[in-house]
Amino acid sequence: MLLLRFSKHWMRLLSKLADSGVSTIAERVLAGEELSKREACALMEEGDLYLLGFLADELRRRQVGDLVSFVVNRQINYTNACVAGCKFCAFYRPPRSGEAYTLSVEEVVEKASQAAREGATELHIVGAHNPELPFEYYESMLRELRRRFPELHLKAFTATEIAFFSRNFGMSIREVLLRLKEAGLRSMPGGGAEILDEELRRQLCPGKASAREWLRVMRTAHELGIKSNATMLFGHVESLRHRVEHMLKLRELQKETRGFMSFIPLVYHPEHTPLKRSMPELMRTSAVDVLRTIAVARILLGESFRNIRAYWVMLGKKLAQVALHYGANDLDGTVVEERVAHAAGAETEQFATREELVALIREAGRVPVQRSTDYRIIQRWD
Ligand code: V47
Repeated sequence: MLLLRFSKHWMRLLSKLADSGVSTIAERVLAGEELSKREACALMEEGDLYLLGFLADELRRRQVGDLVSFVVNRQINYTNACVAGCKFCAFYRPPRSGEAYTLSVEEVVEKASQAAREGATELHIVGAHNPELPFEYYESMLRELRRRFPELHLKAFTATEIAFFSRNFGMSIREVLLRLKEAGLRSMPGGGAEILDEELRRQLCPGKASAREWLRVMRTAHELGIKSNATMLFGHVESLRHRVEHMLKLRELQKETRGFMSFIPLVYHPEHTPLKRSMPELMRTSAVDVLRTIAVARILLGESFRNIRAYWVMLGKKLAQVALHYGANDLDGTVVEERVAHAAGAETEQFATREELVALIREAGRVPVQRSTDYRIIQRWD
């Protein structure tokens, strides 16, 4: 009986392969070969959900096995005052707006101290392009956090914030990074990547770093021993080809530097964003699109990135759990306070407990592990 069901499963898969016109590509994926842009686009555009899931899950099993990780962390958004004016963002406020805020270094320290008491190992600190803050603010924030909580890993500032500091303070990117590293910066989050396409960025976020600049900041950070993540904001006005090209640019840089720790697809939340105001028909993308995109990410990037994240804050805990069967091997973290997606209509909670993440992973049939920011195992639940 079991055998019958199993062979039906294979028959279904084989007929899908034969019908789909992407069977040779699928064979190349299973042989561990690297796909070209043309092949990757065909898979993204034509590969059906079931096939992509099968391929991604098989690669996930070979590349990272059954461990699924999470980090005990806290996000801190030190300011929302921003001059970049990105059309997809509902978090920022113009610096002079009554709703703009900036945390003092003491307020940041207070949030960190709460995180430390709750067993966090990482602080994820990002803000906005705030022209009213001096460079010393960032240095003293990092110094003070390092002095008070030497055991907390400081993962801070997106590549676009670094490019903004470089422009605003007339320093080279290298100099900015060196000074922040000296003050306590250990790694960088992957935000601000959006879609690494110059034309699309001119439409969506002309006020901030170009695709080339984003990649240049990351290359420089990696050269200086500052590891980072990489994100992709998808499900807005980009095409499937844009997503593939974005991933391939990351794959190229990773070959050069080996400095990326993980890839995090971020699903676009439209509510309260300028983009939604100009395109009211824009809706949050579907679960199927999310799963197909995560699966393609595993197929294109898994060999070099290893860690593909299902960021539960943006996906929702249930879809993130399903994504563990579509190539993802990490759920991000406990988070505690998330503002970017929630400003844009995310209905998820702002935090998850360690127990909840362990249960989600176990229920998906995987082995939960608590990890450090740089993916060392801290605890496992076999
Ligand atoms: O940089 C902005 C994106 C990012 C929206 O590296 C939006 O460990 C959805 O980068 N809908 C912030 N997304 C989040 C981020 C991140 C999160 C978790 C872990 C890590 C990491 C990084 O969110 C922004 C931008 O790309 N974003 N607006 C929106 N409306």
